[in-house]
Amino acid sequence: HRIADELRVALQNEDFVLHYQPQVDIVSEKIVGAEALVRWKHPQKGLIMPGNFIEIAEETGQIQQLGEWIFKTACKQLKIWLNQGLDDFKLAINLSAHRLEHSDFLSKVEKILLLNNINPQQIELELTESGMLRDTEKALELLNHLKLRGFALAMDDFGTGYSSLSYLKRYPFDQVKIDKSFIKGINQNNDDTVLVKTILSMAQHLKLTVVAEGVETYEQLAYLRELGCDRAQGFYFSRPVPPDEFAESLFASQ
Ligand code: G
Ligand code: G
Ligand code: NA
Ligand code: MN
Repeated sequence: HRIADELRVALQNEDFVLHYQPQVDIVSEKIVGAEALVRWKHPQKGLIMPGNFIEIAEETGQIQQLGEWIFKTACKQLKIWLNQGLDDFKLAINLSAHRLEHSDFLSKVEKILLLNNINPQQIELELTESGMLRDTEKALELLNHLKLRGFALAMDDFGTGYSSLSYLKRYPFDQVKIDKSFIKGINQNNDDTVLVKTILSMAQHLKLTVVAEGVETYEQLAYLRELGCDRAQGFYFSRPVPPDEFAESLFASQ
């Protein structure tokens, strides 16, 4: 596979970068967190988005090394911002379920936490249901462990999978992220509105916080606030941006 060969070189050279997109408290409109999103800095093709290489990295097993780089880089960055006086901030890191199957996973995570002196309570791990189907018992055990260790767990792209509800019941999530496809038509499309209202009411009963993803307009934000959604993430506030650019808006918002 040509991309897999190029990825191998990229992993050696660390040709990746994390961009950060703010998560905003809907009532105070303050930045309370960010999601780290990986990009590949390709020497010829420029920035390549994760949709074009994460799946391949999962198929080839390269996701183990890439995921470790992502976790390490996110922790280093988080430490810098914490040292600059930030508090009450959570960094969300996407975790491919493939990584849970690797026997070294937990020891690698612990090593990186220790090296950067990071408390897991400042980190939220985002998981999608895709890929979690192979060994659910082992996944459950690991997620329970991560939760006890202090990590917050978020279910990503909520509503797009086949079994979102049974995943919520089975795994110890703290937060759901409503997929952007449902936010798109909110307040215009009756089906989207009903679905979002239902997700919010269910999350309230289960004591989960809710992040709306893909918030692009003031109208969407205002409506989500009216419905009692906790947080919002989307282009209305900011696209995912490089760390320095993110830090400017972050510290301006404190
Ligand atoms: O960043 P974009 O803006 O293009 O992200 C597209 C998809 O890639 C998202 O659905 C996200 O789940 C996935 N993705 C982005 N960054 C990471 C990452 O660091 N690890 C994993 N496993 N997936 C990621
Ligand atoms: O992990 P996940 O698939 O949820 O990653 C978020 C993806 O959504 C990234 O590709 C990011 O660039 C994209 N995104 C973030 N905010 C918005 C938005 O407001 N509108 C749209 N269309 N995409 C967004
Ligand atoms: Na995500
Ligand atoms: Mn998502």
